[in-house]
Amino acid sequence: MKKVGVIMGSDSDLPVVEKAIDKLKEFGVPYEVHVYSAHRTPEQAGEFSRTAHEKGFGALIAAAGKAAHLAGAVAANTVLPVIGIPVKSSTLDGLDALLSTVQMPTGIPVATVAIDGAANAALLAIQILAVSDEALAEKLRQSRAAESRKVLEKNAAIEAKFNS
Ligand code: RP5
Repeated sequence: MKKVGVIMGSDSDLPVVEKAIDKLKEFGVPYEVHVYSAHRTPEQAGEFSRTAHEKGFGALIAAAGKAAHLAGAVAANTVLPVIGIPVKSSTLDGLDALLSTVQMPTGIPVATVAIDGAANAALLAIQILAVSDEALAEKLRQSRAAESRKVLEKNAAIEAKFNS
């Protein structure tokens, strides 16, 4: 199976990024985790991105806060699909990172999830791998069915409490 590369701009992003790692673990998808900054370690971020395809990655997740250029910088150096997680920092509530990540110019797309939306980033990466992996696609279907059952159970409890 292809690997998912998870990159964060700083180790201070880890509390958010851990939700993506947990989801990859849950689905048994192989992954690597790195701290590479578009601004503080541009050489290492570029080198990782340029070599990721040949190293067996199938999708990359890049999380960063503030002037969040990491996902775009990674995407500039690879044709692998890149998923950006805008991380909420101490100021502007993550809107700065959201706009920096999502507003990519034509030609270099970044699939941007919600602010701090790490679990969805992992699920999207898994869906990308599942295009050519039927067992993984089936795991996704089972997971969604389980989520549906949970909501229906909650609905039943609410209905029993409020509806006569
Ligand atoms: C970004 O700046 C990082 O992704 C992080 O979200 C933010 C703050 O980094 P630290 O100053 O905590 O290392 O590049």
